[in-house]
Amino acid sequence: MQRLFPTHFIRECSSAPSVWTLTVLDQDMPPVKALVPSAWEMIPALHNYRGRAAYECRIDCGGNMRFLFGGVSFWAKVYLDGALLAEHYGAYTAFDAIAKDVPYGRHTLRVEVDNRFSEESTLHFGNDYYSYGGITRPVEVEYLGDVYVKQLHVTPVRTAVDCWAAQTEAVVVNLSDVPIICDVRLEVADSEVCVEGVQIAPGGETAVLQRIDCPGVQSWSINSPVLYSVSAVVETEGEPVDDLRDRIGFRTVEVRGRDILFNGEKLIVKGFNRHEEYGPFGCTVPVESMAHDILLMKEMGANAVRTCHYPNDPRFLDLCDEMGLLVWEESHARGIQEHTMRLPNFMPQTLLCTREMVNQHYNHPAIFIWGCLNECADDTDYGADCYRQTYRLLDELDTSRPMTAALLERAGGKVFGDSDVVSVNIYPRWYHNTPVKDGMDRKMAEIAAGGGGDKPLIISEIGAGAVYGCHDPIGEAKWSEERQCTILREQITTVLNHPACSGIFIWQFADVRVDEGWAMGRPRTHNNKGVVNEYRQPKMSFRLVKELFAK
Ligand code: ADA
Repeated sequence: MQRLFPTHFIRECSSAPSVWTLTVLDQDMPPVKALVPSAWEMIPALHNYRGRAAYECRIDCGGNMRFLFGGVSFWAKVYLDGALLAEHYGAYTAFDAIAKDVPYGRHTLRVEVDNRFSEESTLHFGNDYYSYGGITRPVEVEYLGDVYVKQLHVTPVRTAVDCWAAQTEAVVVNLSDVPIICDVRLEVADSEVCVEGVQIAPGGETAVLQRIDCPGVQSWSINSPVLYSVSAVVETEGEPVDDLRDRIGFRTVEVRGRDILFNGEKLIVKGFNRHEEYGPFGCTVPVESMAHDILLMKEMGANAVRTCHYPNDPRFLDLCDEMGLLVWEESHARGIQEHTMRLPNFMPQTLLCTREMVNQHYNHPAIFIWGCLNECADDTDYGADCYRQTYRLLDELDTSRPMTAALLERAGGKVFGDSDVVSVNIYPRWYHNTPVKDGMDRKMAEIAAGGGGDKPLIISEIGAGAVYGCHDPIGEAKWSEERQCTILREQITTVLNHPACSGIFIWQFADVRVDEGWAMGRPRTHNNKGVVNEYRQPKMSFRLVKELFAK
């Protein structure tokens, strides 16, 4: 299942088989059985494999088929019985492959996956985290009729104190060769509206928009994360033929002056950066571990998580919705220099990932802000233009949430004035021995000079490294748990006491594997700035953060 609740009562669907045959194409080895979803790096012979591979499974099916891939890392080509159905780039968003009028019987589904780095891949390259290979998120097999609901977006609207409505938009697709007229029944939190006589051209799609009053609903908050069901059901000749279901929460997020207001109240973020990764399983994190991560972050008093540096598995977002943890979700990018931003694929790949992220995760109440382009070339005219294009797209796709980007600690930023919230990553006392207060003041002067002085400010990364189990209580050498605590204490205290600051995301929740190219500055080929290691064993800093976040 791609979600933690049923998304269809009417549409027939099932999970794809759990075990597929994996044939590695750029290394000499016989085909093996591989779990889907999983990263191929968990197969010992493929722990460092960067190349192409083909996954195959047999599926009994027929009619109009839709294969929904939660995530394939990171180039994918999907074939049914040898015919190409779809191609996709980017590990962290879902895509589908549709085959019409498939004869009933046994068919071969083949997915060719490629995780090689090249100039065509501008977002995945050797980085300070690992780009895995394989079908890494769940695959669903759906049986469609002629019409289906492709997308359902529901925006909560506060109409008065404690009064809510919902703006709904359902996109309905006609797969047939003839025009179709159907009814679309929209339901939000037990209030229902039926839009009759919706016309859809052959092979086309129609968006159905409707505002629905939602009397008596409670608002969603961190301490009371109340969720409501929403659905769009398509009916032809009075019979329901397809549906799409989701959940929402009623809450508002606004930027007013230098504050972020959540449900009208000033928000101070106490959060963690979290890569979606768990020890030997790489980027395919078991759902139990997702829930455990949330429990650990909440145990330390966190109210938010940042999905650095890409969109996350929607099941993690479902858990944040359920358990009351705010999410900064960001589209894929980390540390991209201007020469890469100038490659022909950069903007299309960035905008595609951003569009897919917002469209696919729009309804999650826990997401309070969208992010993009972590630490790219915001100090050059060309780079600044890329930021502005991405901000424009975010604005166009969602007016109900603010947007931001975590910018590098350096002078000369050109886009401080262009986002709703200004965010900066700073590492005083770790990469340079500046007192944290001085580092922050210097940064704030630069932000003000760059036109962002009147906006809310988030310290989107700050932290220090420690190798789990490395102790030096006397000398506090770098990489010892003691030194990490000393630095984090000054960093967290200074940021949270700074009157102009709307909060902090500690870098980072858990240690993560990095690309070999980073190994010399990263003991164990891991980024060791976690407060827990990659197996979630707590370092000394776990208790420290809990103490400081409680204040
Ligand atoms: C950056 C970056 C992170 C990580 C961090 C670090 O700010 O955004 O991905 O690389 O620095 O550990 O240095």
